[in-house]
Amino acid sequence: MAREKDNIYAAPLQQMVDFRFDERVVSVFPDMIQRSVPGYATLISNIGTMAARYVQPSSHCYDLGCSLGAVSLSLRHAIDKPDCKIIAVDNSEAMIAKAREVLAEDEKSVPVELRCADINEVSIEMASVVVMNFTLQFIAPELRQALIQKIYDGMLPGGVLILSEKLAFEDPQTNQFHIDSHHAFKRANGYSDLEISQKRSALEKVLIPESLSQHQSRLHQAGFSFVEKWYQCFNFISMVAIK
Ligand code: GEK
Repeated sequence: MAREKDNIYAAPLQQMVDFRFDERVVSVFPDMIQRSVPGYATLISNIGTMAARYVQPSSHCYDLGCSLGAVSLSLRHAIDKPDCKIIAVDNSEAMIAKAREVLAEDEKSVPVELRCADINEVSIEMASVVVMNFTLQFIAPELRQALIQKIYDGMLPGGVLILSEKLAFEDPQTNQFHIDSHHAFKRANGYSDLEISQKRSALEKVLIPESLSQHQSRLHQAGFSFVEKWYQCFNFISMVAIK
């Protein structure tokens, strides 16, 4: 896929509007996520590698908040069990339309069902793998426990939930260290201070990060027997939770 450069926040904006996953974002999304999430490519490939260890025959794999389907593609190339289906969900029509094009260019035969829907309203059934790669952070905090519970209830014993999130840290100095490190990462990737600060304002009410202990206790409360952080770069982490 040719990468169009993200310069959405490059010029000063008269009025700040909340961030939305619209057509403009879709057209630059691969560039945006690559230059904004430290280790994005490492996460995507290792999600496939990990999923391959937990996927069960005749089960479903979910990619919740699939955007352009990067996780679905990684799963599709890693899954080697018969009769599996990937269900990829996003509530942005623009994302789903583009994901459909991206997946059509891939020759692997594991079926991927794309659904334009709110993940709070999608049923989870016979799941051996569920991935939320930077999606839960966009869900209203009061809905998060019910969503995690629904996922747990729809999973097969031995199934894995892979949950990647931007974190907030309880200790202010630690929090500031990670925010500053992330901003330095973005600067090193060509974003200006203006772009970084305008994007931060646009995301303020939309992306609500929580602490690692909040995530861990929610996962344990839902019933997951094993919860482990397997990846961290600055304030970006990924966890596994096994039923
Ligand atoms: C990747 N996982 O490339 N229901 C469905 N989708 C939602 C909802 C919702 N309620 N809220 C937000 N989304 C991807 C990256 S991006 C992360 C995920 C980021 C969708 C939203 O439309 C967007 O496509 C995705 O969640 C979050 O690995 O951009 O920081």
